[in-house]
Amino acid sequence: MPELPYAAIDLGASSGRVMTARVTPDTLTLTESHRFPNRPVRTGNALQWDILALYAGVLDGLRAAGQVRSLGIDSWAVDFGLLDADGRLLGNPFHYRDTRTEHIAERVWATVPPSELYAATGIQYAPFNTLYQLAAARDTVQLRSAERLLLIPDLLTHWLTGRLGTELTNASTTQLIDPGTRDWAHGTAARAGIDLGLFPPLRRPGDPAGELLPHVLEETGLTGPVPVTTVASHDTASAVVAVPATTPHFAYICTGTWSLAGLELTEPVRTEESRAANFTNELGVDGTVRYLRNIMGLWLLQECQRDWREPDVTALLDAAARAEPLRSVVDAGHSDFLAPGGMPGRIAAACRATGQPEPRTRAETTRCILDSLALAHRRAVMDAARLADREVDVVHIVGGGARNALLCQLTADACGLPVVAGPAEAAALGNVLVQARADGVVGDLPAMRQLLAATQPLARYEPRGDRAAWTAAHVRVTTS
Ligand code: LRH
Repeated sequence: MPELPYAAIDLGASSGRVMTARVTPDTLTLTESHRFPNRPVRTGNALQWDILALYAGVLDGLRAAGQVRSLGIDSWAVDFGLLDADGRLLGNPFHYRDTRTEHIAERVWATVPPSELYAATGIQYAPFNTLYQLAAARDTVQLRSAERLLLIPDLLTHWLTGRLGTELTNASTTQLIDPGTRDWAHGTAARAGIDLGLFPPLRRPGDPAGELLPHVLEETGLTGPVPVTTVASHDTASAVVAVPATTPHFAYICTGTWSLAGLELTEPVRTEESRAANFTNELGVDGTVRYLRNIMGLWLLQECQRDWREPDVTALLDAAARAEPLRSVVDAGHSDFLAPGGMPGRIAAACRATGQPEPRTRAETTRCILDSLALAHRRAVMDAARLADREVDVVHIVGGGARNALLCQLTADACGLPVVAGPAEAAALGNVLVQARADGVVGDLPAMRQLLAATQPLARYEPRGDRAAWTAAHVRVTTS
């Protein structure tokens, strides 16, 4: 039985974490070794990630974690760094909320219509998909000088190990992978003018990704060899691994900056109806498909807090719990809310535009956000079940939002289904479990989930109240 812990490097949109976990076939404990801020930087009109600060945070975290059996990296999807022929990074990676991809889709669609793109890749339209980011960069000096493209976790893995690869679950978010073959969509990429030669070869969760380089060992005080394991490097894919489901008919919602709500399938759903409903078929571990919809998530509240300079979320949630339910709701899936800035005003404007009263206080705005998220969760769960022809009898909420009791209860109420909330650190847990499995310590996906259900604190919320009120609220948002 391994004595050393596994380390998960888990990078989110507002912070990075290095967590260590001890795993045996029937125990699983997770400890935070280091947490560091992720501060995107705006220069001129470009919004970019401070990737070197993130890498420095990773090194600090590895030093704090101490000797580990192996490590794995996951982060948000779609973004990437470009390397020149000497292997040097060509500028800071752009943030997926940067606006340079606005109106780029039409250019791509002129050669590959959206229905064909969906049929080939199963990925919903989002302006930030890597495909559109590359289309936006088409005539830039940077892209012309690029020899390699590395998605964020692959870039950090490269700096730690010197090795190159493109991890599959994250690659599926580029909109350049065929979810049927689980390989590149060569024909579609060529038609869209994307050079797939930029991407290093695919690697899959569980594959070895190299060992820490000598200078990394020196900087972190670790003793080699320290293996790096390919995990489900898309944070949402890692979080779905850690859904502690023990029954077959579950839906999941990975909550945090985003809410990613949907089902785990074995085959993609690529119908026109599914495309119209904005469902995506991202790839998961072990041949699974993450059939889900992106909902703006707690980003709406985080942005209001930034605007109000109000860091204390507990007080806001307490006040929101006492505010009038369903007074006004907005479409929390709408791309109008994607960019940062002025969020309370944008929410008020959306209420006005749909003939509903504007929130008057911070408590009312917070309540409007949580009611709207619960409503969007309900819509996604119901639509996914219908489009994939599946039953749902329980909703699992994992990720940071699992700590938000009001959001969990409202989601149970809106869906009319029990909600099981937790674990909050799902991405890190999914990350270490894939490493432990590669090491032969835990079994397949159902075995991992059994282990989570048996070891992680979970909360259960039963649906309450009147579903008709939620249906009426749903109509207010969708018929405006
Ligand atoms: C969540 C997430 C999500 C993507 C978005 C860009 O962190 O990875 O799954 O759609 O970031």
